[in-house]
Amino acid sequence: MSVDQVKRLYESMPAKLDEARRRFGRPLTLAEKILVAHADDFARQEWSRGRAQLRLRVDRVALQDATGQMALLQFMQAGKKQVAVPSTVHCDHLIRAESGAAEDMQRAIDENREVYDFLHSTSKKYGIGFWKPGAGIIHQVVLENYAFPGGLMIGADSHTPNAGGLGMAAIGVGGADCGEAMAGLAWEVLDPKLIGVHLSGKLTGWSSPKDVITYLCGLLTVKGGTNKIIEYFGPGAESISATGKGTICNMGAELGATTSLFHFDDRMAAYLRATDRADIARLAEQHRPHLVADAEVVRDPRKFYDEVVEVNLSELEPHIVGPHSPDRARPISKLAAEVKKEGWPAGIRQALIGSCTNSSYEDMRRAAHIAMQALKAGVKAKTPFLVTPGSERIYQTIKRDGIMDTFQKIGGTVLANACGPCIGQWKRSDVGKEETNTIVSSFNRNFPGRNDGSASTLSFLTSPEIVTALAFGGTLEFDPVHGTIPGPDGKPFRFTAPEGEELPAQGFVGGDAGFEAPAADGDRVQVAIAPNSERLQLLQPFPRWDGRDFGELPILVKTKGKTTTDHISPAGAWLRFRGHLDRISDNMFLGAVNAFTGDAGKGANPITGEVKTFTLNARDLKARGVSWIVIGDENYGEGSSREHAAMSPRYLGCKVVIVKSFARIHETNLKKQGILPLTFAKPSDYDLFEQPDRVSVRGLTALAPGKPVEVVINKPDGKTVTIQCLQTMTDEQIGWFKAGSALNALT
Ligand code: MIC
Ligand code: SF4
Repeated sequence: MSVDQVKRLYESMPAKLDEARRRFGRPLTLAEKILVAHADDFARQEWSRGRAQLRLRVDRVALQDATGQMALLQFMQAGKKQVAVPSTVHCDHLIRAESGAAEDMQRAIDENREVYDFLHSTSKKYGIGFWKPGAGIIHQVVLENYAFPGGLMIGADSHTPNAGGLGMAAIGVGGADCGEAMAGLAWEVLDPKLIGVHLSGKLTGWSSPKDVITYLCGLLTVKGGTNKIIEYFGPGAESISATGKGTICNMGAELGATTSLFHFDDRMAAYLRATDRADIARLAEQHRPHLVADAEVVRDPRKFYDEVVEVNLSELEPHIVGPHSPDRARPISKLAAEVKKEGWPAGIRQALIGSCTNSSYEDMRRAAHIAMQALKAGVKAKTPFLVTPGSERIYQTIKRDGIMDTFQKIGGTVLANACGPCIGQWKRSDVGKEETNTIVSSFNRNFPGRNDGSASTLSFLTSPEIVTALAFGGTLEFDPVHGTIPGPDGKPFRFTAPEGEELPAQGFVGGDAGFEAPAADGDRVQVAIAPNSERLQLLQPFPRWDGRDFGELPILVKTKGKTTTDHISPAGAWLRFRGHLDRISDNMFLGAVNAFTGDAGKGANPITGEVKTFTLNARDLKARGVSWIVIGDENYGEGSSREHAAMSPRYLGCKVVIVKSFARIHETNLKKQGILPLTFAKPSDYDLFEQPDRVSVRGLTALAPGKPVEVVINKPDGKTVTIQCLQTMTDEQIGWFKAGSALNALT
């Protein structure tokens, strides 16, 4: 972000904020200040939390190499010469973790050459900053280089809110949203409700920022933050470093929150200075009142937030969440009993630290402090230990400061600065495919089949320092805070609480390794897509709506329970095809649990009755010219921002998805791709749908904002049941539906 842009934004804030205070008749929270300051046209918009659709101008767009391919393919369809807002591409998701950083990087460069060439050439051509493979994970690189207090950005990745650690409203969205913002359109989002989290006390001892968010995951659940911004404030916030704040905001994605953010404070200024942005720190200090909530809000939060949660950091115990869902939380002291009761394997097979969530200097220092205690006492690690640094800058800094050396001494393997094991790009050979086994990590996600692609792996998430201690205990029954493990002399060994400074005393090692600026004259750059590529495919527009109601659609799949985007469009090996819609559609619903049979990934073909994968059934229906429908459960589409989870169904003939409730990003992705997202007015209507039914949707010509839609379930015996379904489309979104997609509506 250029300093001038930040300055211009800050200088424009007082007048805009005054206007908003006058119009709303009250003081403002920080989230509101940022939204108002970025309004496309404040005066002409409706502002109503939970109801209005806001049109905003973002300061920045960030893309990663997996979702970014589709985002760029869509941007290219808009026919622009240059991006309209500062944007960057980060090559992080496609690097497989197998044998350590150097070999893994080389393999990734060879395997993904075509995709990297495409991302590189589009970046060069359209004015986008390009961060090469190995430079780091998108959110860490954004925090180190681009995030700033009071800014607004979007990113084609659900953990974009990481930048909330520097007081930025950073929101994860689908690639189409990014493509449009880059093409110069205003970006739209539902005016979010606000949760205020008041932090009192002080983080001490074993408790860390990760525990704030894992505790909140347990309290608010994976849908508790949907269409809400979580704003943290209070005296406790000052006891948390900027990167620690980033951890909390990052993992707020696991609550389904639109974003999370902290008020500007001195810890943020210190981080900005340490990462070579003293000029921005100074500006933020000068404009501090605009970068925090108004004083009345902090004094009496219940009047201004829709919900307020109190967390006393001094009483917060270290937490651990899992398996299979980030909201399955408990204090570490309660884990052993639960492990016994549930019969989970207590032995830990792998311990992993790092990722975009937890790879700050402070995290690494504290983890190394635990490792050093064990080294000194001669205690050996019982579990293989893997480290994923978040960026080259972190890697070089911790290498210089001897932290890497400590990790290597305990037998740790350092992986590339990339997503690797976090996104299912982890090739393990220590367990059989179906073997139930336990791993612990400091990552943010733990859906089934996530890390190593196996649903039999039980993944638990906790702070890096607890993960490190658990690597020495080797079992989930060890509570590092209160318990002991046998020392080499047979005497019990007890860890003392981790310590570690938040910023390197000698400063960070230089910051822009792996960055390449765009070409001065983009016109001359050719975008590289090989004809016949199996990795990249130019997009064909989806067909327009034919103006008729949907009659008697078969149910391709009725999902039961958790249906995350990992269930709808798995990652891991499938990442290979993220730029090729036809190829990636072979993974559609592979993880989804069939409500009629309990099987994952397959079901009866609604016409022939043959049991096959959902993709094969969908391809068969498509060949017959038959469209279909999906029925789903709660929080449908939770997790990733990947729009493939909407594009594949659309491509293979899905017209409507009816569920009990949606996760925000996925609901928007469905709208963008021209699928009608409906929710049951009465959630128990979910139970009415049976395999042989045919489903009609009526009144589509009269589709209007807020107007329910009638759905008729046609039973095989000729009986019909009519139910009401709700939809949340604005006039503009109805336009997308009619045009066949948002992109069609644009061009
Ligand atoms: C994730 O953590 O699930 C991912 C992988 O980063 C995704 C993006 C993707 O699927 O490429 C996300 O969070 O949006
Ligand atoms: Fe990468 Fe994992 Fe972070 Fe997603 S959550 S950006 S996969 S490190």
